[in-house]
Amino acid sequence: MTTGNQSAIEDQARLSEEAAALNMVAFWDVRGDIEPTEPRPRVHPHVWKWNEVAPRLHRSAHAIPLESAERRALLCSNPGLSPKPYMTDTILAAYSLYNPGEQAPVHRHTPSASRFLLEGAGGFTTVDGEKCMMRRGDVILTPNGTWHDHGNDGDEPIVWMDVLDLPLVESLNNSIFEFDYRETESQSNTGEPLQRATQQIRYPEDHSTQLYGQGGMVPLFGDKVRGRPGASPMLIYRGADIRAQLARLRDYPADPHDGVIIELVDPVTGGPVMSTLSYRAQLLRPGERTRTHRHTASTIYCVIEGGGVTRVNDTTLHWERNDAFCVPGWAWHSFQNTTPDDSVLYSVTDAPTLVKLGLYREEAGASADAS
Ligand code: 1HN
Repeated sequence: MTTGNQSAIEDQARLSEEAAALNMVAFWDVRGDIEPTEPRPRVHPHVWKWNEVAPRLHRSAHAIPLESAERRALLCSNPGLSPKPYMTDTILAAYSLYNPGEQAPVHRHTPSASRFLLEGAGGFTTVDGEKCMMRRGDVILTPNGTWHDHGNDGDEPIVWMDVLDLPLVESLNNSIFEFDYRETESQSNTGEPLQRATQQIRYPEDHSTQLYGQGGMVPLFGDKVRGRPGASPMLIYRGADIRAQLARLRDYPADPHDGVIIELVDPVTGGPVMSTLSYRAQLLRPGERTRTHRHTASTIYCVIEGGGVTRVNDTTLHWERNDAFCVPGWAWHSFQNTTPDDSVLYSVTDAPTLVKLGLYREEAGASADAS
């Protein structure tokens, strides 16, 4: 004879099976999985070393014809997300190389993209008909929906870091890439738009920095939207201007967790340059050590100058010039410049997305020590 209890236990198992057959799941079977008491990042804190990346990137410059690849990039794949080629759950970061004379054909996409110029002179991205020549430390934006093609007019290879919100857009199943670019050309007999591999230049050089490059002053004419609404109409932030602003602020006590940190903002709204991502630059003064904190946003970093360590929970990431690293969301982290010179980091965080969704939280640590 079965007791009432026994039959209840048997029925539990049967219910789970029957639920599965109905494409359902019993809440009591998965509760632990869907009710975490805090974020459970899959992303590992990790550093990608330039001295390991650079030789492979230069080999790819010979081995990989641009004609077939369209973009010559080595994508950073977080060990916690492998085999996905994503640095964090929301951000893709890659190192790209273009040889002198090469042209990467025009395309556009719903993920927002950007470049940090790391090596070489003469590289450019044409964004929405504006040719943006790049120098080391420059940040070039290709927001959601802007057509962009790349090239190298110089006589040495150029290397940059690409940063895209592609994993975020992909997780929402909203990734759309378009390759069929057409323009009406002056030589056209019919006036029909013709397919082209690169854009014709429609704006004067430095157009968007001419309009918007002077902080605190915004023209009351000109395009305030390039591509889809929600992104900065200033397409290039000059490394020299970023560095000069960091230098101006260097004697302030600054931020206890991040040192002398600035955000690149949309000059029209004062908000982040992309609706999804915030771009930042931070100066860590010689020997500076910051306090630990954590926030639900995840962040990727590119080392522009100097060297140091970032302590992330129990892991210590050692970084130097041109390295890239990431700090997962909700991980305690602090920085230390271990050199006698300035260190400069560029970073990109998904904080604007989390703020818009009402999810962003942060917490300061108790002491100056990270661990
Ligand atoms: C992309 O569109 C570019 O436009 C670079 O240059 C790297 C990596 C993955 C997916 C799209 C570019 C990319 C990318």
